[in-house]
Amino acid sequence: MRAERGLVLALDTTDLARTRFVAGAVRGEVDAIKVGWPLVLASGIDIVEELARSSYVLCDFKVADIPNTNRLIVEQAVARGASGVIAHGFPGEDSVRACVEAARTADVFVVAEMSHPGGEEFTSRHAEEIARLAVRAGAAGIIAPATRPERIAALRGILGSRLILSPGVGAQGGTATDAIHMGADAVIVGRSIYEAADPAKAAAALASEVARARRGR
Ligand code: NUP
Repeated sequence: MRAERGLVLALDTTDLARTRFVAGAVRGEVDAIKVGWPLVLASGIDIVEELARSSYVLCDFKVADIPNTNRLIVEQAVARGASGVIAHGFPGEDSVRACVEAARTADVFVVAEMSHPGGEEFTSRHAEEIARLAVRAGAAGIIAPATRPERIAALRGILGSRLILSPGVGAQGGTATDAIHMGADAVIVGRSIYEAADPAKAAAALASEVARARRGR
């Protein structure tokens, strides 16, 4: 994934017409469209193929199984058009390696630390270890929380030039400016864009904020 704009749309919409409208409206403002279980369960896996015709699709399936099952899941996601897949790191290095191998030229991002309050119960304590695991396994990058931007800074040193994608902007209370200042390559934003009266305008405003934050870094 190339984090040119520094913005990934989390398209957690369950209405197909709204999904198509939002995807079309914001396409030019985002580097990728993240597709997760809400959308796939509502619209079917064909939505990945449809969006992949014109966008980088990042499948947020939080793959977290034994290596063989991880491999099967990632192969299917990539076959449907995913350019990237999000996996969990806690199942261990062999499970993450299986994702990376199955993805071939597609990217694997590993959840290092989750953005919600419960993310502090377990993931915060192990985020550095998981980030190191992600690097060893050849992942493209990690997911780290915009809600705790100081944690992005702590993980940045481990990642080197690999990518940090940060969810938690807007609805969860974090800001794009803080996340980018602390070392995120891109922010992942869902509700603040897809629930906005004008999603294209909301995405453009976030992309401008990222650009400003990069200049001030
Ligand atoms: O730690 C994480 N936090 C998080 O919010 C890991 C994630 N993958 N996400 C996802 O990012 C979450 O599932 C949702 O799709 C998106 C954030 O959406 P929103 O809070 O901006 O609506």
